[in-house]
Amino acid sequence: MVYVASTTAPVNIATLKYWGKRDKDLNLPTNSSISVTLAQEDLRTLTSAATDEGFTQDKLWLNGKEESLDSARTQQCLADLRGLRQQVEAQDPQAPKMSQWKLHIVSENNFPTAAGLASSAAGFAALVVAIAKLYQLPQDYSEISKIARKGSGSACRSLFGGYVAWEMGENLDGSDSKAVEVAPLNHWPNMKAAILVVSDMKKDTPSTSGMQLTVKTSDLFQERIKNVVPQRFEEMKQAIRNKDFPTFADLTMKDSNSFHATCLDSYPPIFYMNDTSRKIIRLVHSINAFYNETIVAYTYDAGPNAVLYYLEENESKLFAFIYKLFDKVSGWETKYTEAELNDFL
Ligand code: 2P0
Repeated sequence: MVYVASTTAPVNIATLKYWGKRDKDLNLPTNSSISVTLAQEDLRTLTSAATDEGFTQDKLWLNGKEESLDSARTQQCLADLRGLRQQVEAQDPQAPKMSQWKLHIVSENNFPTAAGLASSAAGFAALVVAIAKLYQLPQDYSEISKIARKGSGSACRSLFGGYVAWEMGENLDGSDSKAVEVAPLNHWPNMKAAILVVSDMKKDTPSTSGMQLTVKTSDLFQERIKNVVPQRFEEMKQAIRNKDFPTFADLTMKDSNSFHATCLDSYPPIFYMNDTSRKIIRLVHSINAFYNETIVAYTYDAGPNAVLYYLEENESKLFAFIYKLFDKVSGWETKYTEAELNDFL
């Protein structure tokens, strides 16, 4: 008999960035982080896991293509999940001995890989949750997030929808480094994200090696993790709970800038943003100045693409500028004059 379980996991975009590991093998971070999960209909990974006594090999198909499961990180996730399944089997002698059987995993993203979005977070989260469901593990999602974390640090945050914190923890074994929900998606339903794809090229420096270099060489990074992020972590959680957009937006933009500053301060320096990214940053500050109110925030991960956060009621105010700048969207009308928009560009 083939047993099957499926799940989806959303893409998450950090508003308080994870950058730096205190333990590379366990993916333990040097600071806590916060993310906003994008709505599942928009960007998500759908994964099914199947197991059967007769399967002869662990196998994975990603977007229709067979891929290897050999990486140490994936193997660690599978070993941890099988370990927890053994506990279930030890307690219930009737439970099928799935921990001994091979797995077949099928995974599919509903967004183009070329969009340059971190897909590993949603991918590992969906993989781990699908198998946890298949194995009927009793642990809650925070507990399971520790396994996803070993696959890819940011993956632990994709186990929850909405607003999520990854608490860095203190223990050397990672037992307290896990994701927790700050607020569900429907807590702040008018929050929206727009992704401006600046480039769909593969990024220059992979995150894992980039953060290792930053930890080793940047002085600014020490300041960031000791004196900047801990306070910002508390302030951002509070801003989310209070639905205080201007504070949330300011903290998000400052943290993106702080993260990219530590990249620049690495030696040799790492550049993730390009001229277009910087143009968008200037545009966002101009838009907020134009309205005399913070209505939009930018954030950039380890690449040049911008994610903008804004409230739904401000969508047309924001896109008046975006469409003007990129000048490619027909049928768009705005109440602002050409001269008014130009003044701020
Ligand atoms: C984040 N990023 O918080 C930060 C901001 C990129 C910039 O998490 O080595 O792919 O697998 O733990 O999770 C990218 O790092 O790195 C990342 P690993 P991961 O979203």
